[in-house]
Amino acid sequence: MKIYLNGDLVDKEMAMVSVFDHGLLYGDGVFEGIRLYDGCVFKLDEHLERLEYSAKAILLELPMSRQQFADAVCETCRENKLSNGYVRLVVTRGVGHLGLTPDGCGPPSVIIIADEIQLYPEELYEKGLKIISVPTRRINASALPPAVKSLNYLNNILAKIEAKKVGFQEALMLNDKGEIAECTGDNVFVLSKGVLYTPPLDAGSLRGITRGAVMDIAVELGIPCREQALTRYDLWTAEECFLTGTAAEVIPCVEVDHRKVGSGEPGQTTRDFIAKFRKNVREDGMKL
Ligand code: PXG
Repeated sequence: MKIYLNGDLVDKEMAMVSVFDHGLLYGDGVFEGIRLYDGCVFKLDEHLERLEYSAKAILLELPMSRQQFADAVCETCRENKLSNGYVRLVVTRGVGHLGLTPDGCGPPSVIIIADEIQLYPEELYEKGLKIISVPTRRINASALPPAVKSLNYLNNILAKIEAKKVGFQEALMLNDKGEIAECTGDNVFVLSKGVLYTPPLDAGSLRGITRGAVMDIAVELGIPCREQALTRYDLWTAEECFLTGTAAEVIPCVEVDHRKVGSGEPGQTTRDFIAKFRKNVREDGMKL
């Protein structure tokens, strides 16, 4: 496997960064997770735009243009003869000294890994996922905007550990006000009385690319979709619920905090979204 590292494609075994890289020392950097379907990179431009916003928010000057990033992503996929998979694009603050200040750091390290992806088993798309809300709250926007896809994922990792410790695969994260923010690596949607709802970005959710794709599908399917603050009660009493993310795609959620969602089986609307999403990803990606 070849890894893109600072302009070169190097063997996996040789793809190494310094122990003084601030991405490692402090989680100081940004990243994107991108999917490749049948030789097409899904929503590449949207991912690169989000990368630019994340970098801008942490005052990290990206060393490459959007076109250069796009070319590098495609080149890495082609070099690895990948037509379906997952691309991890990472930009760190670069090599510096011990100490928090980014002064003297750089240039930023650019890493692109294109690999196969470990998906949730298909069975979960048929039967649905059970999730549980956890004590760890989504980080407050005044501490670190949750919209920044930074390398610092401890907040989400702690939530994931809490869910796993009590036997669940995914955690529902709330914000400081007790509203639904998102899951650890996925956005949340519910269907109630024919209307689709998802938490607004200021509730602590990432502007998920899959979230955006699902909102577009809602328009196509003629289902009204609203961004609205949601509580756990809204999930407990919803007719349907599903999660969205680059890795998980659209996955039904059939139980929240031990309460069955609707009948406890994936609903028809959720199935419609899954089918449409799976169709779209193979039709509107950027050809390698
Ligand atoms: N919320 C958070 C906090 C995320 O990190 C999403 C929502 C979904 O966004 P997209 O753009 O993918 O639709 C993400 C993105 C994993 C993993 O291993 C997932 C993400 C990031 C890192 C790892 O599942 N998801």
